[in-house]
Amino acid sequence: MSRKPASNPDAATINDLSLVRGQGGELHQVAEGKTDILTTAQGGAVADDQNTLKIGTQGPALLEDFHFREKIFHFDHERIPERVVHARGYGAHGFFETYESLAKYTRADIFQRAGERTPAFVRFSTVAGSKGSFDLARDVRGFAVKLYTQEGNWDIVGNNIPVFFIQDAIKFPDLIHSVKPEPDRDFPQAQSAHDTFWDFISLTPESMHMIMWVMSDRALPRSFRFMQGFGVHTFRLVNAADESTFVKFIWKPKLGMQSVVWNEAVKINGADPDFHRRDLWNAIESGDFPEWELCLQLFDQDFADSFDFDILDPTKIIPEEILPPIPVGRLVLDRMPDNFFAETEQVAFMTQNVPPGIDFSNDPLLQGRNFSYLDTQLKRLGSPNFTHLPINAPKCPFHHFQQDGHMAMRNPVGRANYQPNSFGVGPRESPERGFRSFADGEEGQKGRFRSETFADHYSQAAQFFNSQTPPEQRHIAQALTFELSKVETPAIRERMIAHLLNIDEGLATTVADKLGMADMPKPAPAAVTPRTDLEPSPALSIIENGPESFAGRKVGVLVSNGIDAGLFKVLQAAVEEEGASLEVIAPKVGGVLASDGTKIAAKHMIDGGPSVLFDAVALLLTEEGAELLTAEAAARDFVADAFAHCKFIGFTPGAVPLLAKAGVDAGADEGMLPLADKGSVTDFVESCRSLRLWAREAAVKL
Ligand code: HDE
Repeated sequence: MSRKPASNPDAATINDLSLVRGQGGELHQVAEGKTDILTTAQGGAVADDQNTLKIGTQGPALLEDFHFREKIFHFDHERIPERVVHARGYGAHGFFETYESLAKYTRADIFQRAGERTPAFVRFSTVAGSKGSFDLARDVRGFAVKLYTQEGNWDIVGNNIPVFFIQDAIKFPDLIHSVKPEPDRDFPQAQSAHDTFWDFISLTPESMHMIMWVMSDRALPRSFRFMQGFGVHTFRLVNAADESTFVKFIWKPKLGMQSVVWNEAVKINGADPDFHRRDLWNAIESGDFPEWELCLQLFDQDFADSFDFDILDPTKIIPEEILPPIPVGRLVLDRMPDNFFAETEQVAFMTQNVPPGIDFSNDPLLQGRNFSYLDTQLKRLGSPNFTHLPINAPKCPFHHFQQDGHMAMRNPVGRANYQPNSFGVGPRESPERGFRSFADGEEGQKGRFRSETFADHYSQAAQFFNSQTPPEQRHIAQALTFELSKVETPAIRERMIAHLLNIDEGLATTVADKLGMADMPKPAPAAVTPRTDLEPSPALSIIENGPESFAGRKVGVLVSNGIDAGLFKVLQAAVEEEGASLEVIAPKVGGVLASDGTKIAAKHMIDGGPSVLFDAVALLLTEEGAELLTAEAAARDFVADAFAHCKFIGFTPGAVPLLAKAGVDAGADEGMLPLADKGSVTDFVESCRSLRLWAREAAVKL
């Protein structure tokens, strides 16, 4: 290798980076000053990382090249098996802060002292897609929280939907096989819209409540930051006197809930497959830390017995109006992992990780999960020592006699690696501080049972549907129509309509009609007659519970040369004042020159920043700029999509030609807001607090 600096025009840049050219023209970057020297994994310094060891300049490579072999060997083994479900996920660190002592209910250390902070790691995920799939699939989202408590790790491995598809863990492999790509053709990826999924669902009536949720806007969250999380199962809190209280865990986002519409989701997946992870990254990196409140629904056996469904059935909820959740603490995410693989990929959540004071119920899904999550770690992480990884290790003192195995990084010290021992070495049991299972009395026959109390499959599905606002009900009908339109086997579609007839006749007939189904099937035979007297639960609607704030949301501002610099600044200030952010889209990514000659930098060029990436849009255009943009399909789509997705649109008078070309009437509705001065900018930002103008939706046929 020649260390002679090359004599070519880019030599200056090259020298700045300590780059020198080799004989074949390749660049070598050499360590200088304080820079670390590149080494092999064994610590040997590397002289040349650009060329394998050869005989002669054009000769064969040598087996002796230990540096090359070590580097390629390691690369060849970089992948570990992705999670069999929830493969695509994104995590962040933070903390949980306890509001008040819950000693009355639980002896869990995390709930003893007001104001106590416990380190936390959270991983959000989709379920069906593989690791490289897009973020905005119609899917349940995982919401897994690891709390590193003073008495061991506590994992609440939950979802953003409070119920599940199945009632018994033995059906999980079947459910997942059905939703994953079909085995003969290996498609579709990250989609439930195909025959095998709906085949299984239509033969599994217990899934109907969950299906209503998955077809609703809950399955298309705008951001991880705007989702609720649920422990799903009933758990127990157990206090120092060994008394048990049933509990359901709910995480509520401080920024309120928000979802996107299906047409938008499809386009987001193309424009930015990393939409959700980018959103979380940007929020945390900019110091806008997302926050959730942990809320508990607490109840006793008598209360549980007051329902005709079973609180052990994970396809049921207890409506918040009947049992209001109590806020007991807050979760703040304030730090991204240093390394995605080391932390987010290797984190091992396990439902069986509970500290003393938290206990399981007999929910058959939870009981099965308690086996699966330990088992899966060995497959994925490859060693029983996965708890030695920093992300999985407890942050409290821990002592045991487990030893050896692949990659053992800590072994017990001293002569005795067992107990009892008389050498006085190692830890001992603590009946007082240790985990004591709640002493529930169990008796009965051995058998593969499904309790009769699990047999009502439709009543709460109907209650969920009846609790939605008209736009949300429309979205459910559209989702069912879309999904079933992708099902090629007519009998499966019919079976689904037969189930829908037990949930809501209007919904069933709308979907059947949109599918072009000639004859309505009979309602599916129900094991238990569905109840029609359940009160709607407004807490189940996203729209009913909007945040009435634009905080944490994002405006996309389309600009052209010559626009009013003052107006841009006023808009920017108003958006920031609201706690929201703003990104500029311009014909060229180099930005534009405003009327006063100042430069407005752009984040996206028009093709790279479609309006689906934003919660609201502003068109700051001169007439000339707008005329130029009318020729661009991407600019017309920017406007047409923002309108069709019911977003608030602010626009300068100059923007009208572009609106017209996109088929949008500047005076169409109150979501179209002219921008001229500070007052009108304030009106625009205040309107954005409603997030979407759903009243427009009926007029826009997507
Ligand atoms: Fe999971 N689930 N699951 N699941 N699950 C896994 O564990 C399983 C279920 C959930 O970000 C796996 O480490 C069974 C319900 C989340 O790493 C695996 C059953 C709920 C995550 C597994 C269920 C969940 C998982 C795959 C039926 C909501 C991702 C890799 C009884 C309450 C955690 C892994 C993360 C992951 C098994 C049903 C949530 C195979 C057997 C219900 C959030 O162990």
